[in-house]
Amino acid sequence: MIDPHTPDPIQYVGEDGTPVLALPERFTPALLRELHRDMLRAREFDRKLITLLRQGRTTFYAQSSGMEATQVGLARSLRAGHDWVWPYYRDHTLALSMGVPMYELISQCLGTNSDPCRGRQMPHHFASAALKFVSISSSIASQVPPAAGSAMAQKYLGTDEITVCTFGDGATSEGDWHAGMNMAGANQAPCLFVCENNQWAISTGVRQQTASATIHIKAQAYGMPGYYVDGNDIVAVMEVCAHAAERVRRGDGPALVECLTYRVGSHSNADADAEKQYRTREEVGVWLARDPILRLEKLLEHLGEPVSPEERAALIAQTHREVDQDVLRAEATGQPDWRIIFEDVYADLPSHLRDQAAALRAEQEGARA
Ligand SMILES: Cc1ncc(C[n+]2csc(CCOP(=O)(O)OP(=O)(O)O)c2C)c(N)n1
Ligand SMILES: [Mg+2]
Repeated sequence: MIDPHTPDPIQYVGEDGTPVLALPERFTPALLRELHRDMLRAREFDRKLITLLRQGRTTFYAQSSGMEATQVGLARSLRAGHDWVWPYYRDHTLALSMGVPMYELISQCLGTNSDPCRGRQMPHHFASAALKFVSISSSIASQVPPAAGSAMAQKYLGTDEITVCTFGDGATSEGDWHAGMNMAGANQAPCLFVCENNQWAISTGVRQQTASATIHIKAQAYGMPGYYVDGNDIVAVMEVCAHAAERVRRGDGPALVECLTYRVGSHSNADADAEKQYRTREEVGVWLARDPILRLEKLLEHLGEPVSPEERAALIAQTHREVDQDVLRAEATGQPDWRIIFEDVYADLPSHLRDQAAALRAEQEGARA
């Protein structure tokens, strides 16, 4: 039985890798190893993308290092390609674990012709039509009201799909968040809301921006249960998210899950974290010691199924090779032609856009002359 509003985050695996609750049967060593592979792959993806950023090959990136258990665990709790996902900008690990090809994510970050959006979105703001992973919006919490609307549509149409909507702790202070939560609650819409509480909204700590003792407590105001889970314990995340998703799917209305985790890296490349302006190295150190990948490795060790240093190194090398190959392949497709910004929206271009296209063409021809 998984209860909402527990005083402490629900945990299955303690920080030392020892189970504190009996491990559900489905967590076989084979599954735990798969989860480990997904988490390590995501961690290394972060490292490689930061290098690409420093090389000037992309211009924006928001890492998810430290939050892998939350995102991989959530990905494993929804039906990829069936349920609709309204994500936020830090969710590339969620996307990768759901099966969005790394090549697509890299192409989007580089804005090449192989990018499904063809460079028309900000880097690191990907989407996947095939996986019903909706295009990311930078505006904090702006995905929440449309996610509630998407869930309402699912209810009216009587489909067995649900909607999953993710956001950070900071997003729960935005008006849009409350509007969306209210609408989902009032309409008993099948929406699973998941807060990736990494305890910071850029340089604003969670205590500075809300007087609520926790995030999950906010669910009560909207008539839905709020579950509180250790977001660095992948077993707990999967158990709680699967339970909450099942409840939503059954028609019991929306639910909120708060995953307590931590962003160990900087907010994005536009962040002063490196200059230690808003949080201490000691605080980061405490959470580095609570690393979700390390915890899973300790669990596997406890189960007598350790990941050997060679296996770990091979997984890392394989991800680096995969990123390198995808970058070269994406860059070889070239940059989209400027004309494409006028395509794919209107069957007949309105006159003001025809004027803009003509002006841009003249400018391009002038630049070439
Ligand atoms: C409406 C709006 N206000 C401000 C910003 C600037 N901004 C970008 S990210 C961010 C912090 C969001 O924090 P949180 O929701 O906790 O997500 P996290 O980045 O920590 O994962 C802010 C304030 C924005 N993008 N949109
Ligand atoms: Mg945050």
